[in-house]
Amino acid sequence: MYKILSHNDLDGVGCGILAKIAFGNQVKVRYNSISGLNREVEWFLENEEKDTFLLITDLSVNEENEKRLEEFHQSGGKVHLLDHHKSALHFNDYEWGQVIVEDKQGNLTSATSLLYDYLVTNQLMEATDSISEFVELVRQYDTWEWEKNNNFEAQRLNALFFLVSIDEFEEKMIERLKASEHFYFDEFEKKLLEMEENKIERYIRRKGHEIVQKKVGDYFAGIVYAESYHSELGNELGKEYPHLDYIAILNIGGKRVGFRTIHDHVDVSEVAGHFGGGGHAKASGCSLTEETYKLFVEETFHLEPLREDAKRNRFNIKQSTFGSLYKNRRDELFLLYPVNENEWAIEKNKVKIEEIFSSFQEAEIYLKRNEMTWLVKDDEFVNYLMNEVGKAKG
Ligand SMILES: [Mn+2]
Repeated sequence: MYKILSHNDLDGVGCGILAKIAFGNQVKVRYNSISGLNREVEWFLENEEKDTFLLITDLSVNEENEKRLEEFHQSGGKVHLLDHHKSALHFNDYEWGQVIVEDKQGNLTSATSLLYDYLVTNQLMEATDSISEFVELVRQYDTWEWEKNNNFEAQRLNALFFLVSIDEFEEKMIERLKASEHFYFDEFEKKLLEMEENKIERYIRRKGHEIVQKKVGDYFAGIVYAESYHSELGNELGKEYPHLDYIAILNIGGKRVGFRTIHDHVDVSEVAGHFGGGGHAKASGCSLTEETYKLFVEETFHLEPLREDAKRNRFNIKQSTFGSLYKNRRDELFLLYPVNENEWAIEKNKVKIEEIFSSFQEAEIYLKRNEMTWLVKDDEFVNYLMNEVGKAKG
């Protein structure tokens, strides 16, 4: 008998799927949160039959269970821990620990890819194209490589994982990986994913009309309220408003603040750290405390939301030699135009401002940060030009 204790995310469940393909009804699988694992390990050590082989994947145990598992191993128990997190590397000191962050080809690993290697190397399962394709999608998703590679199949696999129950996901994937030559999404799943993607798109568009901006410390933050789709929101709003250093996403009910950035010059783990939170350079979070509430909610409540640049223009386009026309909520008009190759200037209500900018981007950032402007639609631009021509004639 085998027992596998794994994480309850896509990578963890990928391990359960492989184990069930390899061992059939000879394996019991349980998925856990990071904090739930230790209880399950204790239960295993106290209650499970002694010759059951314990596999732990995508998670690692606390110090106490580390000692107990070593005793279990010393007394002849069968246990193997497979993980790919840097924080677990010390388990390599044990005969039963195998933690690999990067494979021999220099690719980041995932628990599913490690277990697949393990099972195939130990001749517990046979490698097939469809399983290899599935494992690679899970790996790319778990390591964020899919973003770099624009591998949307990997993202869709994770979206599907959240749309159905774990049981249903497992059952469908096992059946598919066993029966088909290549991995695929069926027609029903494609429809489901398409509906989900459209829903997220509409949600993000709505949030794009609610976002406000505020200078917080040295950075310009975009602030928006949202309970779900934080990664997608952070990414899309970051691209829509690149003059913002990061996007702060407030979940009032959950009393959390998420930080996302698309920029390399900003480390949002530092931003979150400043408020007692933490995370990664591009995605982090902290609690909604008195301090963060005041800063991000109270002090921004009265602010008007940003407006998006006009998208379908043919004439009023960015970096045009004729100039690009912007407007703010006070109906003031700003023409941003090149003076020569290295200089860009701005006219505010037809009067040139003092500042000179070395690039279009620099000038636009100035406009958006200080005047909260947006690129106006073609018809407004044409009116503006006609006006100028009329005046010149008169
Ligand atoms: Mn993982």
